[in-house]
Amino acid sequence: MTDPTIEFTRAITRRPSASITSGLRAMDIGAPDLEQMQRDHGAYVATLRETGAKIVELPALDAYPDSVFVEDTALCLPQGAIMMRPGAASRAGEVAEMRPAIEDHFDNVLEMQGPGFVEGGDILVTSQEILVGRSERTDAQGVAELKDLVGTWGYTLREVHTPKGVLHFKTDCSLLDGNTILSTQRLDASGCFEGYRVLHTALGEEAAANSIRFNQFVLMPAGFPKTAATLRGHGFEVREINNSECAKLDGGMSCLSLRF
Ligand code: CIR
Repeated sequence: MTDPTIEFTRAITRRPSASITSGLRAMDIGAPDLEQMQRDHGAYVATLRETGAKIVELPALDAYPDSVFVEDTALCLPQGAIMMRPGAASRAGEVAEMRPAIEDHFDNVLEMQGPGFVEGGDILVTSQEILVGRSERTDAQGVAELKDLVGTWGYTLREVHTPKGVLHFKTDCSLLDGNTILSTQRLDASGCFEGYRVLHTALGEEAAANSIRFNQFVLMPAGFPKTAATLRGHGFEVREINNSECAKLDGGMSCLSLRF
């Protein structure tokens, strides 16, 4: 039996645009280097493809500096897709840009109407439920609307909280298998993963938490050896991808694809 939370046949990505240097960031630690980001993005796409999945690469969108972070525009589930309402005003237009690619793959496409907001980075789909973290980008009204939408497909949605100062819920966690979560200690301490098996990122390696399980691989940002060793010790096949440029814009492995 397939597990739709970790087994995927397709993913949608978008190439980074030259305007990426104007991407949103919580703290300015320097502009990302476009050429390095293109190389990293290429390695990311190649790794997804190596699993046998079909990977769509959408063209760069200069009008939207953050549009490489496609995850925030939609929630993809086996029953259909839901177009999000990003809480960052500069990113709102990315949703309409993504919709045709979603319609190519899904017969059933819903769209959040508002007034609330949800960004895909705040959504973690496990084999039991959908966790949505309220954050600076995802508000209570958005969570309530999304709960109704996924409820019609039989999902239980649980509202949780993204730690203060952390961009998205999945900045601090990722799903390793249907019931196993990689989390920072600070997020796990909130108690939101009770009942799950939780592996912690090593102290000082919190940025490793934004990883993804995609078929046989766990794609992890490079440079977090202790956490990589923990995952390998638990039998996961880890692929490390350089993430130095996306990290300057608070992005990691999950943001770069929509997986289904
Ligand atoms: C932003 O602030 O919206 C982008 N610079 C980063 C988005 C990262 N997305 C994600 O983690 N899902």
